[in-house]
Amino acid sequence: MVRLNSPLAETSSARDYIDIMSEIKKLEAFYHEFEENNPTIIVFGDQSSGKSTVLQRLTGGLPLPRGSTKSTVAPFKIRMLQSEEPLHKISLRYVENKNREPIHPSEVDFAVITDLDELEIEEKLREAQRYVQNPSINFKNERLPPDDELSYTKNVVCVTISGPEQMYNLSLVDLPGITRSDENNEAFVLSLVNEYIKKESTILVPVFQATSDIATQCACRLARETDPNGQRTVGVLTKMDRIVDHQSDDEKHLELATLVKGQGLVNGTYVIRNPSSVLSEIHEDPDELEKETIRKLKQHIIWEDVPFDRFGLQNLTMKLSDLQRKEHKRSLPKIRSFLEDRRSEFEEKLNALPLPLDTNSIIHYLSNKVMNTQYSSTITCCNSRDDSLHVF
Ligand SMILES: Nc1nc2c(ncn2[C@@H]2O[C@H](COP(=O)(O)OP(=O)(O)O)[C@@H](O)[C@H]2O)c(=O)[nH]1
Ligand SMILES: [Mg+2]
Repeated sequence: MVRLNSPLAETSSARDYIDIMSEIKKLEAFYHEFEENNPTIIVFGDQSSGKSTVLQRLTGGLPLPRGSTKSTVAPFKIRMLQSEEPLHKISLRYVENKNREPIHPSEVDFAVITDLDELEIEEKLREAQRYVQNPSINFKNERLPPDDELSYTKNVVCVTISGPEQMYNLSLVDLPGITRSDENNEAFVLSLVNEYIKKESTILVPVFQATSDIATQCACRLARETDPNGQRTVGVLTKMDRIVDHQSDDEKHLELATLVKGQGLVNGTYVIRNPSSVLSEIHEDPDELEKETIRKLKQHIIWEDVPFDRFGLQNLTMKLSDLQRKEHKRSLPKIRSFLEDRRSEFEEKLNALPLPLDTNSIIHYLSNKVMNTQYSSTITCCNSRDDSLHVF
């Protein structure tokens, strides 16, 4: 490859310019870092506990891969951003190769989904997931193999939803579920979850399903180990519709009600009832289904004293938004000290730069010039008159 380097970039005056430009670039990098540290909501828990369905509702309907078997095998990062022009797109972020060796991260645009319908978007998201499972296949000109290179992957399917209707920047991550069917996969998913939740600016959302024993679901343990005082954790309890009719199982109800009230997690756990895969529920309004389950649950004596704001997606949304605000506030002192450091550095650099031309002094200079010219021409003129006087 021919290396092209302009000699113009190697002069000493170019050096000064390059230095200034690199300072300006650092500010952009800072903005990027600030964006990256935006509190991200991370959803994790057992396989099929309802994580993707909860996220689908939290995004206002993004049809993430969901189902009764393993549907999410890669992280899905959803960024919702305000912008003038609406643009919904999927990009693929590669961080590992087919041998699971880390590679220099790269992100490529995969598809614009602005004008697609729900089914088409779901299809595209599933396809995107398969491409990140097959990192050696170029989606532009190669077909997917029948057997995937990676059964689970750290490569990310990124979904950007931007447009004027987005009220504020939001970042959410859906992670593969923890499964105990295969030791290698279990260890891989556990380390993937840990990698995401250990970042201090994240908000942890462990999802528990009411249909299996809470003690055996490792979401709670993971959250406790990473965020021991629970300040940035809020739990979600799904599938209560499957339990609500078993009114006589007091032990189970007591265990779940205690979890919801806040045992172990200071921010408590929220009861979320999502549509199941049963055909009759697919076209139902999820909020109506949820209301019905909550109404039935509140009739059970054990649930009577559970605060009303621990039920439903709307209350969960308010809690998450409250945690995001707190997290933002917590990061402000860090941003302040960063900016103060940058300010003193910039002041030093500014002092070394030449002052800008003062327009007042230019006007002063020009008017002097004009005055002098007029004065001298007047003198010349006068002198010539004098001469003429002398003549006449
Ligand atoms: N009955 C019922 N089914 C649910 C609930 N939440 C999720 N599901 C179903 O459980 C299955 C697995 O959900 P999914 O979101 O893919 O789980 P994930 O593996 O944790 O992402 C899907 O068929 C969902 O429709 C719920 O609250 N009640
Ligand atoms: Mg899922």
